[in-house]
Amino acid sequence: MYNNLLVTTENQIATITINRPKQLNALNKETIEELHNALKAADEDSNVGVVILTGSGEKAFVAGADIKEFADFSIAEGGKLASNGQEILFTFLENLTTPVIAAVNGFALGGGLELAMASHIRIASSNARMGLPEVSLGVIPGYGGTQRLAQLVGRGKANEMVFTAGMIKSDDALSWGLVNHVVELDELLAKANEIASKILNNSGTAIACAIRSVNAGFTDGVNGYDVEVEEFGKCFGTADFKEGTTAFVEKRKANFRN
Ligand code: CO8
Repeated sequence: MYNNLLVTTENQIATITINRPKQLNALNKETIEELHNALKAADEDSNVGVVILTGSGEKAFVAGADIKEFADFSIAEGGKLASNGQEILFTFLENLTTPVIAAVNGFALGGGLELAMASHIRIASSNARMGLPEVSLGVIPGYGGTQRLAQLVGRGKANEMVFTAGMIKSDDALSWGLVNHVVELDELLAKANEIASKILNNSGTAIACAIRSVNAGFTDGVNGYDVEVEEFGKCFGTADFKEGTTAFVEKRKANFRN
């Protein structure tokens, strides 16, 4: 079905693996489009409650946008590449109301780190290396990296990473708050699945409301507190709210996802 992705769904968890290992899973145009389609399909599938995004092989999550594809682009083509990619993949992913966990299994560079940062949660294997090397190519991060890295680690550390084009190790990414957990590579998917399972115990509709509220606080011209009030109110009209509160009163575990 896809040329550059592997998709499996088990126990309401869709695992999307970017599968161009010989090119270190670099994001060419086709892969970006396929990721859009796979994420959209997972989001629309009522049998999917969490998405795990990872890279194939033991070396790379995603080594960036495909440099060979944009090397001779003009100013207009470069701008269009960035705006189209942001719209169909990076902003799209961030606003998906199905939670996405990036399982960073190796190099996450440039567009690869930007993809992990657009995901809702990041975990990394101990061999992973993260960086935004764009200025070493004469370009800047164009898939939201200048914004999301500063949000996640603060402006000072983000500036250092962007200006030096250097890579940081997983343990530094952990202490900087760029990733939530670091585990050995052979435990990475198990850890991602463990977090996914905990998420799946909870109300999917409430989690969607939470994602919209959190994202609102990072959207220009939108008051996150107002959106939170609105989304909070909406929860009261859902079957999940009825089930969650009834289960509490009946002293049983809520069953949100059958
Ligand atoms: N694009 C295309 N091909 C790549 C990329 C990439 N980003 N990264 C690696 N590859 C290819 C290599 O060309 C090589 O292919 P081949 O065997 O055909 O020559 C293969 O993958 C294996 O790579 P290496 O031989 O280089 O492997 P090493 O172990 O020696 O090095 C590195 C691994 C350090 C990860 C190295 O491959 C590297 O530095 N890669 C480039 C990293 C990079 O600069 N990424 C940022 C790209 S720019 C970007 O992402 C911009 C995002 C915003 C764009 C907005 C629109 C323009």
